[in-house]
Amino acid sequence: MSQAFIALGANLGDPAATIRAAFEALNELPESRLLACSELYRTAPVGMTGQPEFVNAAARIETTLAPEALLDALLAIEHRFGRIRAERNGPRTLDLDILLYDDLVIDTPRLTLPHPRLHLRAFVLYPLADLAPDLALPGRGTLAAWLPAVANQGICPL
Ligand code: A4P
Ligand code: MG
Repeated sequence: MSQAFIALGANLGDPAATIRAAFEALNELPESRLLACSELYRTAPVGMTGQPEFVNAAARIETTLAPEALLDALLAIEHRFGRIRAERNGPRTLDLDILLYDDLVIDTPRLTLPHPRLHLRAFVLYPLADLAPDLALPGRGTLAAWLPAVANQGICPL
């Protein structure tokens, strides 16, 4: 069994309801088990302003799916929730990213692990800290060490 952390984000439709339904969908992934869900957070958009605020969260799963198979399964869930890819960083009904997969470090055209921007974003680090406050980020020290640097990004519990 491997363990993975998944980031959930939404800012179209009813984002909080979507995130809660997405936790259910993660619980039904093949060859996997949902271990824990973070709190939900209301977050200011990063990267592209002038779009609705996001709801973000994270989940911890165990799985025997290989990383690429897990990515395919997550993309299928996004699709089921009506995700349309328009512009990068743009509004979305549901975004599911793999943050970490065990201690794996990979960089392929389809998949980069750990997620390349996870340590820079409050909307990822706060939910992750709910799940694993002592987490080590492969090649980047501890989660706790990155938290102070993102404390000024707009984020509050839902
Ligand atoms: N991909 C590579 N590595 C991964 C990974 N670890 N997990 C590839 C998931 N996917 C990965 O993703 C594009 C491609 O990335 C996938 O097809 C996969 O092969 P996408 O979801 O279509 O595109 P995106 O999310 O618009 O772009 P990107 O670069 O993933 O954006 P980010 O960095 O994820 O940021 N602000 C707030 N407050 N909350 C948010 O959730 N999200 C973003 C997106 C921007 N601002 C935000 C939020
Ligand atoms: Mg994504």
